[in-house]
Amino acid sequence: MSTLFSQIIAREIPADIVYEDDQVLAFHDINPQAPTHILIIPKKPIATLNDLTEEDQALVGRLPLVAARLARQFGFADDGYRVVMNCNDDGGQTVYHIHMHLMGGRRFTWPAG
Ligand code: D5M
Repeated sequence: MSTLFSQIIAREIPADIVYEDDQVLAFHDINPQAPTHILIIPKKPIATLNDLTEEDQALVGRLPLVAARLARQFGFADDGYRVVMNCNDDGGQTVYHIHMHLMGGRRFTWPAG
C-alpha cells in the first residue's frame, strides 16, 4: 500500500529534503517536536519494524549512520539528541513506512511519554 512517504520519495508531494542517497531519504518532519526534527527513511517501502527481514539488515543499519551524520551537520551531535522508531498503534506509528525520527536542539526527558 502506498503511503505519504512513497509519494515523497517519488517527488509527488513536496518535502524539505536534507539528505539522499540511493537507499535512504531524510526530510524535515511536518510537525516538529524539537527545534530540529528530521525523518530518515529507507526508500524501500517496509510498513513496520515487524516486517523487517534479515536481508534488510544493512539497509536499516544505514538509518542511525545517517542520523549521526545529520546530527553533526545540524550542530547538536555533541550536546545530544534523540532517535525514535515507533511501531504500530501503541507505539504511536501513524505512517506505515518505517522511519527514524531524529530530534535535536533541546533536552529530552526519559522515559518517553
Ligand atoms: O511519525 C510520522 C511522522 O510523519 C509524524 O511526526 C508527522 C510526519 N509527517 C506526516 N506527513 C508528513 C509530510 N507530508 N512531510 C513530512 N512529515 C510528515 P510516526 O512515528 O508514524 O507517528
